[in-house]
Amino acid sequence: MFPPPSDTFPDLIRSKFSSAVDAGSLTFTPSTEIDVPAGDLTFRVRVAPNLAQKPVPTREEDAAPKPKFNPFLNPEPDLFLCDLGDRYSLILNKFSIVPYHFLCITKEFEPQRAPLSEEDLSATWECLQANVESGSRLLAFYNCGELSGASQEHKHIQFIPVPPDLRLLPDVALSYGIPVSKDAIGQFPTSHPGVEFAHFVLPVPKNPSTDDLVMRFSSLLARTLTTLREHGQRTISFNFAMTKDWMFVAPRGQESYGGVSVNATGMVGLLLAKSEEQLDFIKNTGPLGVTARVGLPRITEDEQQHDY
Ligand code: B4P
Repeated sequence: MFPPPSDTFPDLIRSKFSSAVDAGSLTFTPSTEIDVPAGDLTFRVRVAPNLAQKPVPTREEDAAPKPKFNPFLNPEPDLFLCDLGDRYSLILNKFSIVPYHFLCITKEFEPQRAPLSEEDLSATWECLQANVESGSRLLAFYNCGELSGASQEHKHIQFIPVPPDLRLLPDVALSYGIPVSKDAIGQFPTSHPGVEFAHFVLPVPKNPSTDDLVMRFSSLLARTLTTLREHGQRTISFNFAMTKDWMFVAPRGQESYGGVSVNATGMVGLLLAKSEEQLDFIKNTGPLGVTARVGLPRITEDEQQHDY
């Protein structure tokens, strides 16, 4: 395991956040929140119309021949927080809509389309220990592949504080219990029975070893790859999310639906609307209608998990 971000990390992130905003290096976009119920789930939708002003990165296939700028190769000093071991740096998100949103980036270029490695998982776990904002818990997320909602191709795992009372989809899925007929408790994923899109959740034990993290991620990834293959997906795209309590993975079939772009936060219950029209679309379609269209339908093997 890596050394956890030090005790001074919460102070560091707060002071860096304020100074980066003051210096104009960090764009903080105010947003409003609205809760939209969906069965026994509640999706918290952030409405941030001013995000439309954010510069949109060009993709490889765009006509302009100039190489795409990689903001993570030499991160801006105003956004830099600290190093994590030899391999990672922690930096502030330049375009945040929640304060103290930070990223764990690899120092050298590694592709975002690659799954998380043993070291990535270990670094993620250490970052999750940081008490960034008292009274909140950290959510880690990783958007992997071109249909996952990722906009940057350099490997980065993101962290946002979320209110502790907000029950995200994996919290509710786990409240249905783990399949008791399966003896490999801890490695056999469960999912929310009322959610149409394929997703896999495993609890994380207290003080997990790196092997505990790797085994769980491997189990979730194996099911994700099976689902992608069963649906004939040609590219591997999935969302990963994690707290100190659970890991979640959902395979992706589409980047957006009805103009609403969805990343890992959306798949666990935190959707983002960049206009009032998008908010109306989410309300009218229902959050589970939107996520079902950007995810993939569950396959039989997945359904069998609830045979208990
Ligand atoms: P990606 O994995 O590539 O994509 P993303 O989180 O969906 O962000 P995207 O850039 O597509 O933003 P969007 O308008 O949808 O992550 C890239 C990350 O790097 C982003 O966090 C990006 O802001 C950041 N970044 C880009 N250039 C940078 C630079 N020069 N230095 C440092 N960081 C840089 O969404 C806008 C923002 O809201 C994103 O940060 C997104 O993660 C966040 N967000 C989306 N849904 C949210 C929700 N429900 N609650 C809270 N935040 C949410």
